[in-house]
Amino acid sequence: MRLVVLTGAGISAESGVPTFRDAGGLWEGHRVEDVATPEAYDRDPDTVQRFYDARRHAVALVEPNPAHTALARLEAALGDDLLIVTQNIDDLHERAGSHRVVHMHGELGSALCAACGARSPVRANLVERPACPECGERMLRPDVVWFGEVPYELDHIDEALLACDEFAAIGTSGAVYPAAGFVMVAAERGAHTIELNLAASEITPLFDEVRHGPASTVVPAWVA
Ligand code: BJW
Repeated sequence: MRLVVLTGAGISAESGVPTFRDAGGLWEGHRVEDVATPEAYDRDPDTVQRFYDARRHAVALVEPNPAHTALARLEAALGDDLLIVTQNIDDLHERAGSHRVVHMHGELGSALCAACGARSPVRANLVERPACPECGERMLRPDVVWFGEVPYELDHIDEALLACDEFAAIGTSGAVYPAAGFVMVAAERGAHTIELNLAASEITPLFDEVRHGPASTVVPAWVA
């Protein structure tokens, strides 16, 4: 059985990483659509750099929760037949032991050079304007995908969706495309689709099966 698992902010919520759109979410007081854009970065790069530097430090202090570790166990059982596609920029799947993880919205641990396009590990706070190890320019930005930018590895994801027998979405609101449309791609292919979420999402009616509850409970129960 080939399985694609899409994860969103809800899977990391119980580790202590705030979500985007729930009460008390990440950009409280700001609409995420107004902050996570290339325009916001052009307008006020230091604020955006400080914001991602702070999130990188915060994520380093939290741990994977039972939902992440259940998916790592599933990979140990299914091997190459499981692909995790995460919208999250934290590294909690990897720290739980998953290896087959696609970060479609980028990673906190990586910097993107606006001058040459090279991606490199973050070794210092980006607000301090470190130089790109490839070209030497001081134009490193967070290696994350903002609104209006094209997510990473869409061909790889499409290929997996078109070949999967089951598609699961865990802890995502279904508010952001193209990820919100993956369920339709998998369903058209004939895959069984299941949503695991604390509450109904914008795309709940599109799934064959729905399980509501905290990820740390419903994901291990589903994997068992
Ligand atoms: C729990 C829980 C617990 C809580 N247990 N569950 C009109 C129509 C359609 C599309 C568009 C449109 N206008 C513009 C667009 C495109 C746009 C878009 O989708 N806009 C929408 C606002 C409509 N998309 C883009 O621009 C994307 N690029 C693009 O489309 O390129 C063009 C292209 C595509 C394909 C091919 C060729 C070209 C880029 C989107 C980039 C999104 N970036 C962000 C920031 C990343 C960096 C960062 O992290 O800072 O990604 S925004 C933010 O939203 C972040 C997330 O990954 C993403 C999704 O959020 P997520 O993960 O779903 O979190 P929440 O907070 O929304 O939901 C949490 C869920 O967890 C809830 O459901 C809770 O119930 C649940 N939960 N606790 C289980 N304990």
